[in-house]
Amino acid sequence: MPATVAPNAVAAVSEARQWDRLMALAELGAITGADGAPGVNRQALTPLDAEARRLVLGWGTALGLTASVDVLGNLFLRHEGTEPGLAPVLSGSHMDSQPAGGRFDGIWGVIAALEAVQALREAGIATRRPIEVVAWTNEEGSRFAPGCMGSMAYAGYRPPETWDAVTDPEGIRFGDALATLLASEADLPRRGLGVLEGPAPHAYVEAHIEQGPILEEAGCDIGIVTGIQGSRWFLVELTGASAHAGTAPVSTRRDAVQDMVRAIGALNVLMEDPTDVLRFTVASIEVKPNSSNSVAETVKFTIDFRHPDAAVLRARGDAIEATIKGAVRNCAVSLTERFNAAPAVFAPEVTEAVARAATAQGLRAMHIPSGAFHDAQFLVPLCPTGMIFIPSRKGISHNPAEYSSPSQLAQGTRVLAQVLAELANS
Ligand code: HGY
Ligand code: MN
Ligand code: MN
Repeated sequence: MPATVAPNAVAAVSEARQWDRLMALAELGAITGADGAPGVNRQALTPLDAEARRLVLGWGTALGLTASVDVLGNLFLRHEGTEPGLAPVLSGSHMDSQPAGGRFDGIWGVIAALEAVQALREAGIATRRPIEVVAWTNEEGSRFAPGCMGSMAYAGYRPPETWDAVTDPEGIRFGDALATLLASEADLPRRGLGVLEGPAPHAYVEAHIEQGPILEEAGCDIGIVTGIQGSRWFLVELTGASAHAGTAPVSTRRDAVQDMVRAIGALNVLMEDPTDVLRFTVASIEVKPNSSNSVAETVKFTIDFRHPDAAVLRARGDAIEATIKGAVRNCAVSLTERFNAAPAVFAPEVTEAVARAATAQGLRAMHIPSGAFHDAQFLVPLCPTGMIFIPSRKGISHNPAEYSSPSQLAQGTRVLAQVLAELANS
């Protein structure tokens, strides 16, 4: 069935051009996974991130798009509309990766938006509204916690200076890394920060790999994303006392590792969910002095807790501190909440446009919630927002083995092109 909107733009989406751009970007921070899989380590605000941004800027400005950057480093490439004063349609995602990341998480959404806009222009499709391709700063939150700093600041969810003092494992401040990046892009026009200093977008659409197994198991090409579950991140710091592993009697020890084990054991009980909907993860642990024959003085560990039900997020999340304090024996406990993203529901204006485009293009589609968080979560209060998923092979992500095929990626971008054409003329 022919696409009902912008058939020429849909046809102008180039599978090869998109794949080549993704593979060129995958060279920046290329790593090899345990099984030889090609992955990426291109973390936020690193020189590699800056280099990737330059590559995307080159492709966008060569197209005639106007580049700009805001105080959080969010990068925009604007396709002008026939009515420039109208609120733009935004589409994009993030360019930063996990330390052992894949070649498609985030970056495909930025390249898909660029490809969709390029296809619209090559097809000669004028849009009433401007369309802005956006790359949000630090969505992953692995180098600098939490994630989604760029989209949270853009949406006015937190003030832009909130995270300046956050440090990475090397002790580099977020504010300093951001200043370095912005200095390297001094040639780019500056723009106000989101809705604090400008109009809300007309709509926001983010293309993203599913990062789970559902679409592949269902034999679907497209995920019509219904919303995103809520997430809460905490940092737990236990402070005991270092002591000699050979001489200090266990009865006198204030062993931060032993108390961490007790705390995580108690948290596992708190977070038990026989329906396997709740997500509880401890995956980053720092021990000091981190010496095999000195009892641990301090431990820092992270909590990543997620659930689609706000009541569960609140009840169990608010019980974390008491659960830890009830479990530890000898250490002082400090708990800091670093991220709190409420469950988000996407707008029918966008989800229905995605469904129409998938149907018009003869693609198998299904409605699906997102287990991963995304920048789209913070655009929901500002404007009609939605996402388009494509399958991830075996549901693998945050792993170099993450993979979606050139044709799957192109199918997603063709749906995006049709949705953007529709929204930008609404
Ligand atoms: O952690 C997440 O959900 C996202 O992939 N950063
Ligand atoms: Mn992502
Ligand atoms: Mn991710």
